[in-house]
Amino acid sequence: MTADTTDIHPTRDERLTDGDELRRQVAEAVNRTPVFDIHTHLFAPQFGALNLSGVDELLTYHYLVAETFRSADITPENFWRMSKTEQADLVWRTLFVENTPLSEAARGVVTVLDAFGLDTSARDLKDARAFFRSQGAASHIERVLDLAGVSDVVMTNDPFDAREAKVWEGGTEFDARFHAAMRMDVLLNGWPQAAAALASLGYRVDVEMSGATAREVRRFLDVWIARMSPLYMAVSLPDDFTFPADDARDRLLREVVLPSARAHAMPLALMVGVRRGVNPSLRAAGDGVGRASVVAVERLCAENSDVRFLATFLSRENQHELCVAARKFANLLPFGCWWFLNNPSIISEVTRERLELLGASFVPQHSDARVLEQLIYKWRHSRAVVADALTEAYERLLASGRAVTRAEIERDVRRMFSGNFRKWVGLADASHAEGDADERARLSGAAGTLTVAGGSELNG
Ligand code: FIX
Ligand code: ZN
Repeated sequence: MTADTTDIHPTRDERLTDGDELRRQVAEAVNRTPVFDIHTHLFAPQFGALNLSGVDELLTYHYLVAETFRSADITPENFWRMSKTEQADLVWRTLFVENTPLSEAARGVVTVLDAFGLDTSARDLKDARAFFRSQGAASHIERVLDLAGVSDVVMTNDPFDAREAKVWEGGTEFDARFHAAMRMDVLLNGWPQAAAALASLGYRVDVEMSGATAREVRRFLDVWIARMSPLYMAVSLPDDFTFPADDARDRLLREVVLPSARAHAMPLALMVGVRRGVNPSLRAAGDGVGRASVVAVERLCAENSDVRFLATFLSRENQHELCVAARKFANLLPFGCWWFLNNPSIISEVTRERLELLGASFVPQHSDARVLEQLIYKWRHSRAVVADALTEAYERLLASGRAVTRAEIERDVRRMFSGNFRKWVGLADASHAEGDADERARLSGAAGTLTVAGGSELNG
């Protein structure tokens, strides 16, 4: 008779030669390792009404609004005339009662309701609304971060947004788990409006970018960098983005943003391939995707080898080229499966491709959450897919003659879920703790003491 070994837990440095045990260990490491969510649209609690939470916000997420128009007999104009409660009721009835919630975004709501023990087949939203209304704000955030396995969240902060500016200028102390990222879309994608806004604030700029303009825009960025302490600067770019180019964006990149990134040792995140307002009547749900040029990002990396870039492309067709570009430029860190790519089939494909071409030297996912509780579904769904892709990679390694240890698996997952990003933005490495649950507790407690260390080494 063979001995039953099922309850013998391998030590952390024992080589895992059994396929089932390997799969179990990878799933456990992926589920227990805290995530540094590097791009969201969430806000620290101190931003008040900018924080979105609860079932009405979950259901009026623009991903679901777009899907509702495909099945409900309503025009966008009539939809926008409804109150948020009415819109949420319509989305629920259309996508969850009259239809099966098969899409990724609809399944996401099911995952969230289920995580809180709510009825996922309810005929209406009465009980769900009552549940979210009864939650205390602070304990609810703790619970959501815990259910999502997220230690840190990066916000998207627009220095041109008046509602945000009021909070920043108030000098409030923010929950240290929420980090800033300074968004450059208004500056780089709408220069005439940005120039007018800057002029009205007293900056000596003109739309032709003559005289002191570049210096003044840099001064504006310096003020906001001091105010926000952002981990990186970011911009979303259209599918026809080119660099070099004969346009205002090229000049602003060369004369303002890149010098600023250099001076503050701050990475620049490029989010490429969005076609804004393909159907404007759908508002936030009306943006589309286009295949973009990875060559533009290669040129930026080549000409600015002393600047660190993060990059994500919206089109599936750009993913392989991005991996190849990252192999050529050590100052380029691919991240996430953005927006229309955030579906299990595509995350699976892209993560496998990245593991094959880049090993663990990338950031597999970000949530892009706009509503607090979305963290739960986005990370549960992504973790399952990343665990499968990683298991397959270790199985292939095993078949070739090398078995991995639990410690090696943990090291790889930590690197992808937080270490690569922390290193990129110059944050102290929080990955030395061995116990993951303890580590999460420690991270949330100690995050307030972490500071951006300028001039950290590039990831080789
Ligand atoms: O530009 C962005 O950061 C995009 O993620 C958003 O504009 C988009 O609306 C979104 O929420 C995608 O997930
Ligand atoms: Zn986003």
